[in-house]
Amino acid sequence: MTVDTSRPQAPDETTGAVAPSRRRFINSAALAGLGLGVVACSESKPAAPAAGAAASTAPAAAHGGNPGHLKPGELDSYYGLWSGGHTGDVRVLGLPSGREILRIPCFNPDALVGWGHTNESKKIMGTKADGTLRYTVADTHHTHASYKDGNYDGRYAWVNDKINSRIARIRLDYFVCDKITQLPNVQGFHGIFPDKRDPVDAAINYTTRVFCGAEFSIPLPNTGTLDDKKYRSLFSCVDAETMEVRWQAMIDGNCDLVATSYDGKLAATNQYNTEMGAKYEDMMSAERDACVFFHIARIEAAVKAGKFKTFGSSKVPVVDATREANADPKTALSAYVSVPKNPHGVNASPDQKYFICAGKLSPTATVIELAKVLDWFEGKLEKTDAAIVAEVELGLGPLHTGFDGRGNAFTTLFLDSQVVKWNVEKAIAFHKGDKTAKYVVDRIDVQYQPGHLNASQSETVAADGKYLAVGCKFSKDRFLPVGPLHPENEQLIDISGEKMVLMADHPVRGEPHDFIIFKRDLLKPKQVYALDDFPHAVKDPKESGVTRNGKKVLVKMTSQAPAFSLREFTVKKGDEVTLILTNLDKVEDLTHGFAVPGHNINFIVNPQETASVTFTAGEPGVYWCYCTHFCHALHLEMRTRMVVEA
Ligand code: K7E
Ligand code: CUA
Ligand code: CA
Repeated sequence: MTVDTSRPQAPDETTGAVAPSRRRFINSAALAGLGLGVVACSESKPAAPAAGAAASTAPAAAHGGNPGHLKPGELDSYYGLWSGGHTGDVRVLGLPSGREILRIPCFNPDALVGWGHTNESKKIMGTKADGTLRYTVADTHHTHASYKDGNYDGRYAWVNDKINSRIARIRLDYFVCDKITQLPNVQGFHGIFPDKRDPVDAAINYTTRVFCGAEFSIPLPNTGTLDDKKYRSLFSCVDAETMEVRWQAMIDGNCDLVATSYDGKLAATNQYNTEMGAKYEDMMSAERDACVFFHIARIEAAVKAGKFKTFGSSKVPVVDATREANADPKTALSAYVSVPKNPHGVNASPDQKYFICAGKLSPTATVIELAKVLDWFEGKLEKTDAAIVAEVELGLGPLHTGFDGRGNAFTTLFLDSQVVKWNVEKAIAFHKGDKTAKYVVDRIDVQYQPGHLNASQSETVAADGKYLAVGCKFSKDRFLPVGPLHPENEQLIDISGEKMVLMADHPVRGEPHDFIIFKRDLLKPKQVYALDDFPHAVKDPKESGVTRNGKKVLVKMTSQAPAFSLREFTVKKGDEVTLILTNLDKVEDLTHGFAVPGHNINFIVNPQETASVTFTAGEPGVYWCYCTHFCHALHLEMRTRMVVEA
């Protein structure tokens, strides 16, 4: 039940000593469950440590040189894409300032832009037969962007909804969600990662697939009985362009986080429930779980050859990637590499060589060499576990790993409330037997209980080792008290030097989980739409007007500050009104809104954008529809009257 305490403890370069005794205490006592670990950890902390950088001495934040503090008018040098958690959106932060610049609604309605209210957004989100939204809750965890030649190419980002097993795509030219796909036969869709190039066609040096892990196993088919049927997880491949599910792979155990190799050949997911237990005690009964690797080219060849089945009403081909069916390396679709008890994150190092699995219930990181995994698939390596080139102790509760591009990895220690900086090649040397190899470079306290972290450009070939953001799950005393619900604390750390330096705290609404940070010049967002992007655009104010077809009424209108093209329009009580509004203003930043009192309507149209809403005209009367987005000195005067006749 406990972590492997027999493992030799590495001398810690920061203290020169073997890890302190508190670690041993938590080691033996707390790991019956992570929850207990949190309690033990928080109780052992003093209430208000002022500066977190216990292990770091250079107080960059104390003098004027804090690069996180931008002058007014200064732009950030990095974009951060943050998953929004329960709000079902993606948040765009500027870094190093930590300023939130935009929220991109995906899975949940959003009152600012009218997401979930306009017909266009409802179509993307999905509706029931009566036209209402299928879902209005979500739980986003992971956001990742498309690649070209190993770096972000600025086309797309993706985010998952764990509750309803949906994946949303964001166009990074307009920063809007344009497609959502629900994965069939999947519950607890958790990890996602785009591929980085094609496994077969060398000309395709960019993302064409997104891999999705199902954390919860379910009976397949899921018939609604608690019989002794084995629960199963599916690893899904979604087409990056069409957003259709290309195939799924049925595995032993479950999926958690996902990583992909730079050559496109391998994708992998960590598994904490190789036991296939239904209760947490069962899920932590084995000493080792696994990281399962998928041979993408072989899986797609199997699908082409018709070697698949389907489940329920889904037509998506499902290949058999279970252990038993894949014992022969030469034909195997999957390879199971063992990893200590209940691992969590798996991250690809920017040197393209390794996947690093964070131990969670084990105080270790496991380094798996990808070339060796490929060797196993070629029959050149006897055991999958021979691909493990290091398994070293880092501290308590390792969850996720980032990189600086200079050979160092940074891993969050949830229970220790620390980030540990460690050198991957030295860890490999230590594992090989060189006990003088000091792989731990630095440790820094964070506030508190960190989950994800990510460094600038971390999981790309262009990892630049400047900033590290750490998503702390508990903020406790770091912000003004606001009642029982605390914000999360996203901390920014300067990792440009040998020692990590804490730069800033940023409160964020719960609960972001994961994020990526990339150089701002990788994106060239457009700030004005093209009229032709919208098939229903009202291109000329002269096209404005009301047309009736029985009880269905179409209202076409344009906006040009400070007026709507119709000063009034008339409908009848009970009409099904569809209102199309095109913003003909071309000026950057000139957005208009449109609200209809008493009818639950409010949405915006950005420059040259068209949006439409459909609603039922209510009680007879005059309704002042007005512009909700400040656009002009006469913004308050920008109105139109809807007259509802009896
Ligand atoms: Cu570690 Cu959902 Cu990525 Cu949260 S998961 S932390
Ligand atoms: Cu248009 Cu305010
Ligand atoms: Ca387990």
